[in-house]
Amino acid sequence: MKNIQWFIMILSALLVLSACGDNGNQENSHNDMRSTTPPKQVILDVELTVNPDVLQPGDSAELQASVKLEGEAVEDADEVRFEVWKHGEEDHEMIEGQHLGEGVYGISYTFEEEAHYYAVSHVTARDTHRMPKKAITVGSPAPMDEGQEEESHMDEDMHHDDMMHDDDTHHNH
Ligand SMILES: [Cu+2]
Repeated sequence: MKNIQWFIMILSALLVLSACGDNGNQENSHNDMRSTTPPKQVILDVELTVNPDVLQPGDSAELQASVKLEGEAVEDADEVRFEVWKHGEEDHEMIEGQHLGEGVYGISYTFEEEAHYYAVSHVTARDTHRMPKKAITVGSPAPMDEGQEEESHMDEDMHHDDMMHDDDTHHNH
């Protein structure tokens, strides 16, 4: 049974990789490829927290992603990276998270400026990708206009075939 699970994981990983270069109609090809593999009940929960959540310029905060699968801590995530950027800035930092124990992965980040920042935790685990996002306000910057929220830049360098936004519930189609 273990072997079969590994085989499916590796097979799925290969399918995902092979889809990376394909930027068009990923939804269709995604479904076609998945239809040959048995349905999986993978519901990965990723909760992104920023502590403290009230910050002044120069303060550092702990950015942590708590990764759970059906209530159980996932301690073997393949990759947890934190993308942090300042509102309006093209430059996005990408920092590898450390496993702090019990399925919690984190970094310390120093917010230098009074500004609106964003953080996205990109979590790849158990053949699923989740990327919850948080807006972080440092100091009292001028308020943002409605609809000015910015998206992760990750799609430009890396096509997330299995991208799960925070508002998606789970992986299966
Ligand atoms: Cu991602």
